[in-house]
Amino acid sequence: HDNKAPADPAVIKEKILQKYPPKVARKRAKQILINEALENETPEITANVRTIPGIITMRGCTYAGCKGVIMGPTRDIVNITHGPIGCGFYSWLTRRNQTDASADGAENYMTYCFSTDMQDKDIIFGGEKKLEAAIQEAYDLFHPKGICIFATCPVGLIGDDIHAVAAKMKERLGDCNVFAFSCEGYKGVSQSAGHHIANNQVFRHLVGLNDEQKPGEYKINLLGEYNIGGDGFEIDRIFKKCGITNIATFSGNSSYDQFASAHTADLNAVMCHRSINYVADMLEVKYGVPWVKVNFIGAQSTAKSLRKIARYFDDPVLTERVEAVIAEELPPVMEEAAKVRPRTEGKTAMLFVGGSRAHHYQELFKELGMKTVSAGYEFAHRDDYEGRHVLPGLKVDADSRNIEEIEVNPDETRFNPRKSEEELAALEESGLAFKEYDGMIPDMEKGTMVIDDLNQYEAEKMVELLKPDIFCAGIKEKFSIQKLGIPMKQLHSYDSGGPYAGFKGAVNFYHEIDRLVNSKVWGYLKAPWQENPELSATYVWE
Ligand code: CFM
Ligand code: HCA
Repeated sequence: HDNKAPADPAVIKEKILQKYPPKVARKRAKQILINEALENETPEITANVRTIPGIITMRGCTYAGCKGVIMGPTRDIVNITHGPIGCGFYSWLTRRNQTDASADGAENYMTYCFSTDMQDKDIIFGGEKKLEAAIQEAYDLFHPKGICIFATCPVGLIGDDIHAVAAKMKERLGDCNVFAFSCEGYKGVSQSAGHHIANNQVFRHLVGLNDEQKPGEYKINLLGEYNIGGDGFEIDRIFKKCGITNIATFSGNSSYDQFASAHTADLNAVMCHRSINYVADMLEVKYGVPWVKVNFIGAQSTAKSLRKIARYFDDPVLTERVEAVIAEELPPVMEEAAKVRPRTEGKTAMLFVGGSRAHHYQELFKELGMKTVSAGYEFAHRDDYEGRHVLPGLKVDADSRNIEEIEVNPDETRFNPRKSEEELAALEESGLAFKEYDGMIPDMEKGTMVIDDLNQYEAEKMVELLKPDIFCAGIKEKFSIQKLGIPMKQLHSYDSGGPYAGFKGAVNFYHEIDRLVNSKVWGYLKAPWQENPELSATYVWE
């Protein structure tokens, strides 16, 4: 794609919208943003709204966000899906979330898929008895510390009271914490509602149950990291080397006890804000543990995030250790990037993923000299697109854990990350600079396109019009994009690769992208409909 004409984003937007009936076009127009130069303002995008019926969205459901995403990676809680078998099966390790139970000798139930396997008769006569029996059976077999119940769509429709069943079984079993999540798939417009439900229930029923002080210094929780392809292992390796103690990860490679002890940490480092910001806020307000935003995707971002954590603790011993680790680990990674760069420099990428990766992974592409020409989230909210700086109205004293009310200027918008130098200096002065927070829109170049809740038709149209050198999204997009002759990398499951986080992960990613964007094979590919046009689908709007 060396001779492509510079595409005008306004023309691209118009071409995409042309296909839609006027009402649909009006709605979609608000979710397709051309990143413009507005000195101190971030342009507005509509996000977290219902997908227009008829559109083939990339999104998943609320159950997926709750059971699959937040609670799925915990090894020693038995997660029972109350519903038809498909829901349990398709949320069972497809995300490639890894765990290591060897360290603490804990149980690992992740290799099991627990479901009540509801049948027609359960839908008609109710499934509570079957759920009760499933909980009893799981308890008798495994004696776990906790059992979690997840509702699927039919459960909400027929009205099974999963919370009553959970409470009854918790009482009966005595030494097992049983609690339930009303995370029916249809509950929200996407996975996002499921994150919120999971955050609330895990905080209500589990966080804070173990007050015992864990050994170690510089205690943090890593929030919003799910150990996909072993990312969390690499981040933990770096923490360990720096002398930072990770009390709990929410929820990659996590255990029941990690959740129960999370309130004993001194700081929360939030990686995926979208999925776990609710727990971060609740830990701050209830236990006085403040949070900072971090990103361990990209070697430079990793160094920056480590420095941010060190800056919070403000201890010369930690700062020195962190600097020593960065000095040892960063240069060889940058050398590797420099070797790959001549082959990747100037190439373009498109990233459409969940609620944080479409932003975070731009850092890795930057390190390869590649430009992200278009990106978007499936289900993120405006704060993820625009960036958030300061937790409004609260200042936390790290020693006493007192929460102090501070005055907030109501004119200062909470969602304006395009701060001037003076504003940033003022933030530094106020002691709140550690709350600095990035967003996709301000981090992307002018003239790039930010598209929320991209769909099948728009994905194909964007590839046709922008001809990126690589397209990153999920399994539903993978094969249609490859058939267009464009290399496709899954940024959810990493296909079969990873880790991509931290220093070692960055090197893995550089090599993978080098391999993909420089392979000639994609150019030779012809989709069946290119040879036989009668096979091509047409989109018809009635
Ligand atoms: Fe957070 Fe995630 Fe993501 Fe997410 Fe997801 Fe995921 Fe994702 Mo798939 S928690 S928002 S709900 S970083 S499962 S590990 S890859 S869509 S960008
Ligand atoms: C989910 C999980 C998912 C799906 C990824 C994909 C994941 O949202 O239910 O569509 O490829 O990361 O596994 O986001």
